Amino acid sequence: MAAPAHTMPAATGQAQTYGNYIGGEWRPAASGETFEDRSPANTDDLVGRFASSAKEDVEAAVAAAAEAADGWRRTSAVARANILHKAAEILASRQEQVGRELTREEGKTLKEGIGETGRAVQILRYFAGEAQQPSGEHYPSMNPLTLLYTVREPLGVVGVITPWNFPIAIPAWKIAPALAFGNTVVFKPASLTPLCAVRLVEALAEAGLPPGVLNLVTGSAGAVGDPLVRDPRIAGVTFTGSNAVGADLRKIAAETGAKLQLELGGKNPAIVLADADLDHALAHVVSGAMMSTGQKCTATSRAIVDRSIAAAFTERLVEKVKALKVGDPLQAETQIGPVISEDSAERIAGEVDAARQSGANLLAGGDRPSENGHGRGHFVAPTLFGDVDPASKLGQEELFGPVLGVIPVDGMDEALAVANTVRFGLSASLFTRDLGKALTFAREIQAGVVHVNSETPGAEPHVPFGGMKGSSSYSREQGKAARDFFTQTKTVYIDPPPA
Ligand code: UN1
Repeated sequence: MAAPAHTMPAATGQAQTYGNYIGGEWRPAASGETFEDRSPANTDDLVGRFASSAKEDVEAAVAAAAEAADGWRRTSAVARANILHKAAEILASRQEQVGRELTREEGKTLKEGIGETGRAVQILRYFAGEAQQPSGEHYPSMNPLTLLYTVREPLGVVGVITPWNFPIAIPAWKIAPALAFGNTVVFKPASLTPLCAVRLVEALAEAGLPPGVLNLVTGSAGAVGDPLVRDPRIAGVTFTGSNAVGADLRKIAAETGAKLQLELGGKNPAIVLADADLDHALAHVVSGAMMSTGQKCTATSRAIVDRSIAAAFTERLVEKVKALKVGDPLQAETQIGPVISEDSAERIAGEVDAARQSGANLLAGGDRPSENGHGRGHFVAPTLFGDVDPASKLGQEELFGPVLGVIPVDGMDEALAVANTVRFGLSASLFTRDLGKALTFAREIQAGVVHVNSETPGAEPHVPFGGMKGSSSYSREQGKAARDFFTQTKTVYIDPPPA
């Protein structure tokens, strides 16, 4: 309950050092080592130092979570809900501050950082309510005297591994249902965005979570994530991130037997038909592709446009993309911040160059501006390609950056065929006024989240979220679907003793 005992700065102006949260206490890594968290907009800005943890820290956290599991499982759902409600209020009272910190450490604009923090609040509130929903079903039995029912029980200790691109919303949407349904948690956030993780854990701890119910261990994927998912006491693992890591997790979970939930990549199409409201489609395609600097697994990366309007639509796209204001995400006028890291920026620039070399038609961007004047940010210009070959790497693979390709097609059938050629199936949009085409799209598109006349990103907390094909492990997050992952079913037959 106490305010976190983070190490205070030695002198004002210096960055603070943050520990792990294990068994209800903030403490440094066993090794005493730390790593730095720097702003992607300006690497001179040191956001904080965080525990550089290893296997022994993970073991301590899993032990604390295992010890707390029975107590938390037996805590009433109403009491669990009350804690989630209180955490929501605490986080809501800090929305501005945490949103600003989110922007500093992740690089999305201030509006997005504050907005995402509000989204985490909403998620905490939603799952506080979910905790009190019916948790089973009553069935008739072959024996009329038998009381036959099911009840949902927690998995036990759950490992939560989260990405940097939604550094507070995604942790909230995994941790809130895990806790609501009675699991205890070991949380390993992306090492690029540990401060948001600390802020979420602080809110939950201050709201009165008993020691050990939620544990935070910061550090690298190899040193923290790996021993966490291999620990035999972990009953479930929920992960959002790359397909490569997802593939490794499938192998590990096959050995440990842990229940696994994966949310992976996307190559999301926005189909624009000739009858669409083109101003509206344009705004949504640009925003879907470029907001958060294109770093959403739901971002639009393919604009599949009817050939009859493709030239005019592309011309307007070029104008819009070129007009986007790139710069310091803390400045109100900025629309596009940096990408998360220098590695990311170099990788995206490399892919853009390779696409260009192989003959792709670059229409906007494609360079690495130093937008905040001193070249100490990881900036990539919003980039647009025209006439993209749907079978090319640019047409098939996720770039995770501000890069959009236009693919002209002849009508709805070809649009759908092209949209479905990729190995991913997360989200998809169609822009049209034709109800019949909208219905066909909703039926035929291979995507877990389908939008008609709105952009591909976005996920409301009370409905299932997740992808088809290579985009997930078929499980869904959020809404009622979260209960499916974070619980297991017990079927109970109760017969009266013989009279
Ligand atoms: C959204 O579109 O607002 O990592 C959410 C991601 C997704 C979440 C997207 N799992 O980008």
